[in-house]
Amino acid sequence: MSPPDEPSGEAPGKPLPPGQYIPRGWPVLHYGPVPRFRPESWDFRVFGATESGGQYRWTWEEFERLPRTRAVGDFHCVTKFSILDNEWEGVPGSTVVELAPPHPDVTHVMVWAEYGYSANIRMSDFLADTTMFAMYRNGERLTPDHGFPVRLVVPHLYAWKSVKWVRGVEYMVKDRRGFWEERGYHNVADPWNEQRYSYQEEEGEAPPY
Ligand SMILES: Nc1nc2c(c(=O)[nH]1)N[C@H]1C(S)=C(S)[C@@H](COP(=O)(O)O)O[C@H]1N2
Ligand SMILES: [Mo]
Repeated sequence: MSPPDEPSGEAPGKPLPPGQYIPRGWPVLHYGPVPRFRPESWDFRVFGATESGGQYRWTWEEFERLPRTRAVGDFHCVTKFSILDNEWEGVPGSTVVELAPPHPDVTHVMVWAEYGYSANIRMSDFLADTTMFAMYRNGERLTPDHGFPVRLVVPHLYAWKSVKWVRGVEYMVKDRRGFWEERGYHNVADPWNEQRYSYQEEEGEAPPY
């Protein structure tokens, strides 16, 4: 997570979370290489504590036919750049939950990407109105750099939770830390409360290391 582009000098049209600024352009930020998309072997799996005890698997062809929605959301990276008012289009978290019902004891989900990147969020974050598995931004297909074919967006949390190149969702009956949450970043990651680092976590906000 190294700092991205320089500030644009642009004044935002609305309040930004503390410490954030508007960069020039849309920075690309991730750990490791950009995966190649192979439509014939790509799949999206839902596993862990499902209601039925079984797993769900959608091929690319099937995933592309799932119901989509559009929502406008901001994007706040913990390295302090913010991209405002993105119009995302994709499959809502709530649709995944309808099609692949979780066990009633599920409290959190782990979203898994290519190469083992992951991020944990609360079920309430997963079901939020603007949380979705996005395939388009501002009417255009995502580019490989930005997560093509499918990325999660969770606009109300720091963007390391917005997992690019998603391949699956794990339902969890107990919280567990994802990739950055294990490496010193805050388990919840609310930008309005500047929940950047794990040392800021309060009782009940995180599982033990
Ligand atoms: N698979 C994967 N998703 C990821 C990351 C990553 O390293 N791997 N980095 C996260 C971080 S820290 C940020 S800020 C955003 C950046 O998204 P962007 O490159 O589209 O701006 O992706 C998030 N999703
Ligand atoms: Mo980030």
